[in-house]
Amino acid sequence: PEKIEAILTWKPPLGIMEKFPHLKGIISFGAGVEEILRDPQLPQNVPIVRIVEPCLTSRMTEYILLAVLRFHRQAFQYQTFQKARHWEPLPLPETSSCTIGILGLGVLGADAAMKLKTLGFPIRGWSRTPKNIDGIECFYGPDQLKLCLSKCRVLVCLLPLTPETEGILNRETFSAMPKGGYLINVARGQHLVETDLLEALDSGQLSGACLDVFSREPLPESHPFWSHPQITITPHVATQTDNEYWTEPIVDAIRCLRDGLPLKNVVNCEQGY
Ligand code: NDP
Ligand code: OXD
Repeated sequence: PEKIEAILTWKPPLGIMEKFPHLKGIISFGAGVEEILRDPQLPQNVPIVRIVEPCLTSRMTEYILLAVLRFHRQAFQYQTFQKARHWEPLPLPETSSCTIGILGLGVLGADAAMKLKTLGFPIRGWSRTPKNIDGIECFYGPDQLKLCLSKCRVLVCLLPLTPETEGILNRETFSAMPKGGYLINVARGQHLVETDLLEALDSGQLSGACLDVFSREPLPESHPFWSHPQITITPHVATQTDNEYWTEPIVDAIRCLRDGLPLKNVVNCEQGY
């Protein structure tokens, strides 16, 4: 342990970091770092670097586009029609009438926002600090959340998991959206209050949800989400990087640590992301 200077990890066991007295840096395999930050014995002043990588970003945007377009182009209704051998053309909805709200305008949220915008969807984004992004209606802070939600037919969660964002996808949030909206959670399972989602689907406040992340992963076999007709489930695969892309930012971070150069994508431990 005395020889270790850099650690590459995603979900380290609690307390392990303090066993390395000469640690210079922690490199997270993932974009989300809540599993590293939860350790109360995490050494102070050891920087944490997280993965930011173009392939990770574009694959996330791909997933979100797929989920948005499936909702927008009535894929679920046509699936039901097909099962019933029922031929019924529905009116084609206008993209301009489907405002998409993105919670989190960071690396991933901003990319998804820009690409959805080019398809013609009106975009609203919400972040912690104020932003000015061309063509995107930007909102920030808890006081502007409901205003942001008030027109969102689709809500995408791309927030980091922090004490402020845990449970943010709840009854109040869903109620602030127009009735019949659609939820896409690609951030963390703990953002979602599961019983509130089931209630919102039952009442029609939400018409469906696409979930990639869950409080317990793998999602237990007995979980009601599996068989819910309005829920689409994927096993935490919204995005992933391949080794060929992934090694570059990792090697770069190790080099910078070794040579005492400024690190990129350092986590702000106080903010929690
Ligand atoms: P970033 O750190 O780049 O962006 C986070 C965004 O969230 C920022 O815009 C930030 O605001 C905003 N934010 C943070 N806290 C709050 C708050 N309290 N209120 C409002 N806005 C807030 O993160 P990434 O875009 O790289 O990643 C986002 C998350 O996506 C990760 O933390 C991870 O959990 C998840 N993820 C999921 C994957 C999957 O496969 N399902 C894969 C990769 C990531 P500001 O800009 O003002 O700082
Ligand atoms: C990540 C993830 O945070 O894959 O990178 O969830």
